[in-house]
Amino acid sequence: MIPEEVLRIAEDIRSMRIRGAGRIARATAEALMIAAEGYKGDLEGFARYMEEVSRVLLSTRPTAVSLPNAVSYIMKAVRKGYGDVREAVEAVVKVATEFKEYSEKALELIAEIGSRIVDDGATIVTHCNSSAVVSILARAWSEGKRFRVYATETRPRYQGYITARDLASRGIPVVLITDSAMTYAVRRADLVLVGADAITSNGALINKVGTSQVALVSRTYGVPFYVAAETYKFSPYTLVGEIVEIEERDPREVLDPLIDGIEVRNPAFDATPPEYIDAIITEIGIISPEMAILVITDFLGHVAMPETVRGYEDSEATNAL
Ligand code: RI2
Repeated sequence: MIPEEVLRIAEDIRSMRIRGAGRIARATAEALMIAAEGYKGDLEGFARYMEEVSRVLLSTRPTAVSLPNAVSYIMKAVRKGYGDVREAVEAVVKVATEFKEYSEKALELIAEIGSRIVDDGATIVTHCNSSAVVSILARAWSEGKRFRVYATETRPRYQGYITARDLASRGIPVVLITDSAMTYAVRRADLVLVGADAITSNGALINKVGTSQVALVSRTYGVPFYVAAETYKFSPYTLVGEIVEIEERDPREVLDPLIDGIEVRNPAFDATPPEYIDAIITEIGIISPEMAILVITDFLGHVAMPETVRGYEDSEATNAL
């Protein structure tokens, strides 16, 4: 029996009460920990039970790779041999805690590293709501830099309002614009800064739908386009040719009630090719998109490597977490 609280976390991720790739990953780690602690059976059934919990969590949202990476990291501990259930549960609690702590630390490091590219007097455009981006802006502001931010509304879920409110609450000047006013904002900007749901092995960015348009406009007007992403948002699955699934959400998020005879599509994410990305700010430094493959093979290594990428399991890869 999967504990109620775990099912509630899964439902909160699905319905986007818990959202943002980083938060989703931490909530997943928390859910696996709660599940382990609530396990009532014997050692034999433990791995099977944890696999079942993983499946429930993995089924919530398909795009942000932070979710399967968190599951992968924790499930590696589950699959090791243990003497009794208590030992196995303790191991899960340990790795889940490690993951959450790493994730929070990564955000702090990204804020510190990323704040260096925010110039005093700059105008910055962001899209959607990324805690990695907000942490960079908050840090730069607290260091005394003065700048203003254009935040897109980000239809249909309006996460741009979260960004705008958060920045305003810190005293950071913020201008809210419709998504269609992207060109208006980018033309006036010195920097575009967005988050990431996944980064593929060739350095493409999967992020909130509309990101690729911001990137195209940035390229047209010569405005640097930066991405802020923790290393666990890099997708090891893409290394073996898997395509990142773009979540298609309920059309009623776009049009409610639906109108007879009108088909509504609601893709939640899109892909920005690496050529449009100047650099990716990670907790291990600012890298070019071409380095994504190294982050996956050498840095994430066996930490978040899925079963399908077995060959790397025994490599001497740096144990990042
Ligand atoms: P952080 C969000 O997805 C946005 O696309 C955002 O750019 C990305 O996650 C990363 O967010 P959604 O959950 O981890 O709103 O930087 O669909 O907070």
